[in-house]
Amino acid sequence: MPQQVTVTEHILLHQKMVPGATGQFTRLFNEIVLSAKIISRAVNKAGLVDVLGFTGDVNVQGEEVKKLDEYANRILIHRLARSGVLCAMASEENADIIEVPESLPRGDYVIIFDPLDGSSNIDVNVNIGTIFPFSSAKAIRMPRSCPAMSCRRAEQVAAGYILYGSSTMLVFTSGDGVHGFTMDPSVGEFILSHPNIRIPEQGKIYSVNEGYERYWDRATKKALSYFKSPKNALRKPYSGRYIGSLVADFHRNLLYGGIFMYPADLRDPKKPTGKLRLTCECNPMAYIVEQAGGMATDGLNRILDIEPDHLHQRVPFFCGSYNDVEKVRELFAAEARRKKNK
Ligand code: FBP
Repeated sequence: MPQQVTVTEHILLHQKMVPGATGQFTRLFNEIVLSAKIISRAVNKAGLVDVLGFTGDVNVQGEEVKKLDEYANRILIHRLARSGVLCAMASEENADIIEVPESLPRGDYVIIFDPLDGSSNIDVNVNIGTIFPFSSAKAIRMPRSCPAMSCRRAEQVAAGYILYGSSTMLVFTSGDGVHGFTMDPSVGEFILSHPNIRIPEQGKIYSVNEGYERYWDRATKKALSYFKSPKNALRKPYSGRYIGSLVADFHRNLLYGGIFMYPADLRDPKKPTGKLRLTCECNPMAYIVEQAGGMATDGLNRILDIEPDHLHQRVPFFCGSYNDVEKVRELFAAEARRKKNK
């Protein structure tokens, strides 16, 4: 039987390669892994215990809070605060920075997380996930409105997601490639199953909620027709796949090749720049896809070069295989030129 490498072994090996490593990275990662196991257990038996449905509360995004989302948020805040290596944290579910209690030891790291992504799929047993980037506070530039948080490229030390699906997987990068670990429930350990994941340069799948097409801008509509046209680089229409959980759609495209799109749309004047959050959804996925050889853009800018204005900022998001995202960038640039020359 091939040598089974656990995620902790992998992290310790990584730590050996980082000069001056303090062990803080490993301790923080161990708390993420423990949180994933606890949340995975609740997700797996969601239909049997009282974690389905709504809590009755509304979160900072104006969305009704799902019980399992609230549970995952509580587990992560509790475990991460006890890592002893954080100076602050933030969650998609909380309006402001979550301070580490004075009574607990602190460290140099900051982390942002989306406790349970794909909330519309929680109650119907469809894949959901947890997303996290973290960074060393030492290198953090202060965004105007939120003094302690910015997880841009320059600062992300690591980014990853946990996918709660037919199996529970942990996929992450710490700047040396993207690696996937599958939870072996019989030993309760994440085992290395997908080392050095590379996303195919040319995709064959597009993932977008076409139900909103009428609200899209011209460049986005052109992008969709390109992926559906037999005259594209693939010489046949891409296959359409959309689960409605960013983590699940992203993971499939990472392995098979394709593009995930959540464009800006005109449905809700309060959300002119799309739905997905820059700091806890787009930035970490952009770091992972770039480390796997892909690309991520808002149409005009590289996601990882966008300076966060505030913690819950939303951006249009196009992410996946290099050739596919490059095509989207070309179409947006052409549209910008057309508008300019009008
Ligand atoms: P949550 O983090 O609140 O679940 O929102 C994000 C999300 O569920 C993504 O996972 C998914 O890609 C998108 O929203 C689905 O949105 P829509 O239902 O508008 O297609």
